[in-house]
Amino acid sequence: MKKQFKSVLAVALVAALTSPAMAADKIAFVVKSLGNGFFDAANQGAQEAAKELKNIEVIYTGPAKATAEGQIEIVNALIAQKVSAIVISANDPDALAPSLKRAMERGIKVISFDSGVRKDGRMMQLNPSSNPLIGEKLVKMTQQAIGSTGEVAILSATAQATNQNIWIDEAKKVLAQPAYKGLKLVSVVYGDDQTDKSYREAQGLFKSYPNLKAIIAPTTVGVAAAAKAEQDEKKVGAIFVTGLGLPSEMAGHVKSGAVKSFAIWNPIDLGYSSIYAVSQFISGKVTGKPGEKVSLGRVGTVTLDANGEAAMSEPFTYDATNVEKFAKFF
Ligand code: RAM
Repeated sequence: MKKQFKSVLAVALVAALTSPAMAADKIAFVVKSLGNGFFDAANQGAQEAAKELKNIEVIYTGPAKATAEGQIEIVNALIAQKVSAIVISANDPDALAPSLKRAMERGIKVISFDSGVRKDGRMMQLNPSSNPLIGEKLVKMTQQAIGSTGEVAILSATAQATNQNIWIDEAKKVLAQPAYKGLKLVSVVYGDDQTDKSYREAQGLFKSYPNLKAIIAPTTVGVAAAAKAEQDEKKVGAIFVTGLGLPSEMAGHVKSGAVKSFAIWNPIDLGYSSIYAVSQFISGKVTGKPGEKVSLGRVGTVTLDANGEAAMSEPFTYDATNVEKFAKFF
């Protein structure tokens, strides 16, 4: 009898030791919309961070279209699921705030990355790069492509996108400088980060502005669609497209001459860093106070500013000399 009891105890002990010590923390990685190569690459980095940090499960989710309403529905469902954290690239800085506040009241850690939520709706915003630098880069690439004079249009993502609106404002500030006075911004249109709508908006710009020299698209979806429209409409040489794009989606357009250069940061690193950052909110190491240092694992460390924001590295420029090499990665 005694022996039997002992062996039962031993079996129980082995079972306790071999079962996972803790349930994994569920982190929802909520993107603007699914089917966007930029976010797929970011998710690759997010999954890598989860593996490295251990005991974390990253749930990749987002609406079919880049709308705040779609994201609010998802956030409400995540609150009910009692996830540990939400990492979001927001389709609107304000509309998401009430649901995200509710999530935080229930103990869910919330940070935004890429496209931010206003300050009271998140604990931190991770910017991929400095916003003024991105604005400047967009204008400089345009000038390099077309020279110092000509009509320019912007083809953006959605009209409410936090990140694109900030970058457009920064680009406008640069365009207002004397060095760029010959570049005339004639229109800002929105392709909603949908390929077909962006394509149609680019065609509309060609029609409405026969003297158009350049389209600046600060969205990976928009820039690829505009370059394709430019090629299809036989505008190569007359109009140039530039903006923020993925080398894997842009290599062909650089080759065709539709695009001379474009820029982007590493989306894999951005996704990785976002998960790394939020893991420190989960563990309590970081609370979101200005001046706090947040480790981004292999990417480095950032410091939160007065707005609870931090920025990663400078955007990198791609052209015919290097685009093929990076097309394998993202
Ligand atoms: C699109 C999205 C994303 C943005 C990139 C550059 O994929 O709008 O938010 O950061 O472009």
